[in-house]
Amino acid sequence: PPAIPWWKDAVVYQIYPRSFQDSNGDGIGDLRGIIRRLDYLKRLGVDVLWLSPIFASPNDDNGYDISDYRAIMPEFGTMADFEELLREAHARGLKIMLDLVVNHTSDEHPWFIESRTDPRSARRDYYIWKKGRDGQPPTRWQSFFSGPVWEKDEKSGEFYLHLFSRKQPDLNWENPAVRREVHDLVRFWLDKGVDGWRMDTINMLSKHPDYPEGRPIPGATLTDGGPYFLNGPRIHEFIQELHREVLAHYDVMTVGETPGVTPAEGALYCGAERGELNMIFHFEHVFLGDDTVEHGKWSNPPLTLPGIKRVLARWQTELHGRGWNSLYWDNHDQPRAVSRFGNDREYRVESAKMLCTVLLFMQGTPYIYQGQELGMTNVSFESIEHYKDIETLNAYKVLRDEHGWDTARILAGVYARGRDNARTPMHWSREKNAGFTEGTPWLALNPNYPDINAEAAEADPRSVWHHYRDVIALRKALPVVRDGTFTLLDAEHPTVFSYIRNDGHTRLLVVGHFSGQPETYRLPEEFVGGEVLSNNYPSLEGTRELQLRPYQALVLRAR
Ligand code: ISL
Ligand code: CA
Repeated sequence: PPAIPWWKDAVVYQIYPRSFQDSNGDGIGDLRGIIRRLDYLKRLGVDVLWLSPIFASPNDDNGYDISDYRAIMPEFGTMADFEELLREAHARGLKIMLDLVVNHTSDEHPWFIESRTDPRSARRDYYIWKKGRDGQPPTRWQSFFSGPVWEKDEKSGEFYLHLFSRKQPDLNWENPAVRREVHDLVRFWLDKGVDGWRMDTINMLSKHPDYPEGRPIPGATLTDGGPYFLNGPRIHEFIQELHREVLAHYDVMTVGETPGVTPAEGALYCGAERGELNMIFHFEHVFLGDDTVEHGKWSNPPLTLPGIKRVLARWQTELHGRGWNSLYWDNHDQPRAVSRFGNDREYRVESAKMLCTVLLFMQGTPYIYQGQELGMTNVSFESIEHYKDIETLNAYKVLRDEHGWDTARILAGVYARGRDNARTPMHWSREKNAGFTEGTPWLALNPNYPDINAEAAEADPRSVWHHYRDVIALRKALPVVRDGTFTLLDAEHPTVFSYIRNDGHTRLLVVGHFSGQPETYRLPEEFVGGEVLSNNYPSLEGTRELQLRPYQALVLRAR
């Protein structure tokens, strides 16, 4: 039989370096801080560490705006620190994956400085410059971070494209010189021994050459250019070229961040025979309903469990045998899953464990975001002054000044969906600043750290942390989790998420209860009397008719 690629058995842990561990008291997490915590990660049982960007950056978007792809951000340390981190990780059998941000650079990258200051330079065409129409921008597309995607440069009178902030100009992938630059920098890090890449907004590289006007957005004067920059005409050519020229020559893991893909499109990026990526992140479960309301996520439309199940089940079945799934609830752009999909008050521990079980028994490579293994929760800072995220701060101004939202209404959206929920510093202990820093943290901590922290969690066998560790170990011991088919049960049940995994030898039933009320659940016949492999409560009530407790989660093996 063909060898199974290592990344199909891996569990990935995402580190947001700025918020993970500070080692020198400047209030900012750094590479030496990560080195200090490698043993903790090893104990948890993860295999791969994905580091959000660690490269030189003016930090308009916390490192997602890169000014030098070959230099370490000085706040995070030096190249020697990085090499030591790589060595120390490898010595423990941990792999390191970096974040490739090449849809755009920083406006302080030397390429852009040259492109902007000298319209006749060879670098002009590294970016996307357009003349506009009668002094107006070429389109009314809206940026991800509010406002237009076009910025006028007074010197030449032309506009440059930035899908994100104006300090993140988009690279022109039509230019073969740009693609060669990217190939070279990817090779540079792979030659150092890096084990893989997470590729930021990788499905946005190819723009429609005509730049047509976008779709109207309800309640807005700007338009949605998504149809003309998501999954554009040359996207697969560009990714296949990157694979052929560089990736294919290394034993590495790749995951593309691809907002706005369906499973059918997803299979084109990660299909086993496509020569592109190993897997992708889709966003269908975390953006569910956002396009049905004005101002999208800030209005935080209600979620239903059948909606979430439908999306996840579709990805499970459509990629089975064709591509490979990435499994996640949390990342640095999302609110904390226990707050959004669980209950972060009286059932915080139970629901965080339940979300772990339901996610980690699906087919695919799981991604755990720092603090998720502790059941860290969203934060509600009392005023906007405490927030640092550019997306949040820009949206705040627009909602207030252009749409007349009052502060309370905006803050409600930020509390529910703002990205800083995930970015508050990691909780290591009950000491000052949770052991994150001896200085002043760059972003305030969540005040609940005396109760929720790694030290307490490791010491308590009933903690969320121990559940993650047990479930990680269990999934590795059961090939059916990697290989089996996925069948959703009771698609319309409003509070129970249950599914069967089957590889022809072993059948597993996974049950997650998304509610604080008790619930009767009828076991499928073949699981009556089956072995209980995982349970987030000390016992199970009932044999045929189970009495599920609030947020109970179970894994049973068929007789
Ligand atoms: O976070 C989002 C909405 O809240 C997404 O729209 C997000 O902007 C999109 O998924 C792209 O994210 C990635 O690229 C951005 C960066 O700000 C994000 O942190 C990164 O994950 C620009 O590089
Ligand atoms: Ca530091």
